[in-house]
Amino acid sequence: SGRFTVALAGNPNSGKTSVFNALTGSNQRVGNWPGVTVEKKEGKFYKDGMEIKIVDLPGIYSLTADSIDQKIAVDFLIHERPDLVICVIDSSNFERNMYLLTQLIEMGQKLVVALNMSDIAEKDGILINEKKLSMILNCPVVKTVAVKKMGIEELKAILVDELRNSSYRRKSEPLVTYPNAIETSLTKIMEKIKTYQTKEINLRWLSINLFLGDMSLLKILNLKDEGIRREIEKIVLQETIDLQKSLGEDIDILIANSKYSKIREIYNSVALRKSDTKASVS
Ligand code: GDP
Ligand code: K
Ligand code: MG
Repeated sequence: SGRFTVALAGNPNSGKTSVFNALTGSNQRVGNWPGVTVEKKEGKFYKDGMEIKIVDLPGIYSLTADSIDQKIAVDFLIHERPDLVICVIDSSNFERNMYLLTQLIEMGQKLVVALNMSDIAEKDGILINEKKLSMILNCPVVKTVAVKKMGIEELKAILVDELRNSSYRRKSEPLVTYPNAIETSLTKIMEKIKTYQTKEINLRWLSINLFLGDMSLLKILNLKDEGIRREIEKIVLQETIDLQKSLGEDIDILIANSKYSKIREIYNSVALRKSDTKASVS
């Protein structure tokens, strides 16, 4: 028993609101996110003595804080610390939708993946092996067709199980790794900031985002004085310049490329295209 908060994350048009409606029915209310006119939907459902509150985050493609919607989502995940995040994926647009998921994994969020729009994916001839995907991502994966309420009861049961006692143990090795020079710089920054850690925040994720230019994230740390903040900023900037010089490419592009190549690798190992089988038979 108990009360839990679950955030719904996903790209725009992945079917997030449809999943939200299917989970919460008429048990929902609409307000605004603090300080902005962006709509905030909350709802809940009860199962097995548990009250599970669902918060519909704004639809976003990425967790870097360069739009209001993205900042709302990141702030909520950092400061409200939901017990779990459902990442809604449009299965017919798997690779693009996976980008946000790799960031949520990097952030260390406890996750359940809803492979939504699985009807459209199958019509397009794409079959995703959700068991294999679950093993690779180390979290539960469930196929849904939110508009038809398919997979929703299974999703609820998985949420209850995960909130009670997750059977998935956090992996120590990251899903996505970056070119060696970047990894070395990340380690350096993580060493530098780890003594200032307060919240249960993933230092690797934080360091990656410092390299992506979001210095505002430093306020999550308990930095003793302004001097330390300036020192860390200086190190990050110097490392960034050195990396870009030695690797000959912008660091945000290199980081995105590593994520996309991992996503492609995952997609190729979990997706079966019906045209592939036809081609191999004929
Ligand atoms: P959001 O932008 O992520 O909140 O997405 P919505 O829930 O508003 O859904 C976007 C569109 O896709 C709407 O027209 C939904 O009716 C439709 N939709 C949502 N889920 C599914 C699904 O699983 N299958 C199909 N075929 N359509 C869906
Ligand atoms: K929409
Ligand atoms: Mg929506």
